[in-house]
Amino acid sequence: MAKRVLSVALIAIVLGGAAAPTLAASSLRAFDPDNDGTIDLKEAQAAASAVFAKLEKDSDGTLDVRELKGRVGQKALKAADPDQDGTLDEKEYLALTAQAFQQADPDNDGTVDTKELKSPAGKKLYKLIR
Ligand SMILES: [Ca+2]
Ligand SMILES: [Ca+2]
Ligand SMILES: [Ca+2]
Repeated sequence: MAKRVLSVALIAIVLGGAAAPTLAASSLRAFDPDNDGTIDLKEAQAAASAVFAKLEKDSDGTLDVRELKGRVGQKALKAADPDQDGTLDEKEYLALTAQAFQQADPDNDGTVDTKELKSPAGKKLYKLIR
């Protein structure tokens, strides 16, 4: 009897392990309040806004290279900085996120799913919103 209980417990552990979300699926869930398994642009920008606020340590309204902590490369920063002050304000950061989102959505269905989030473009987007 005890043995039977043990094997049932083992099966539960195995099944539980198999059902455990993969890293990408669980990280996607953090940006997916409506839980449909994908990120839409609104969700990505809400997450990007939160990241912006979190990174904006000196409260000057912009993110400089130091505050960006490698989330945005030198070249990408330049491209995302139309006023060329060397920093990103929130509008610029959200525009960059929208652009990254579009690149991460090659099938153009307006959402980024787990598979798309794992692509190189998806990883870039992930850096901006995580
Ligand atoms: Ca700042
Ligand atoms: Ca700027
Ligand atoms: Ca898509």
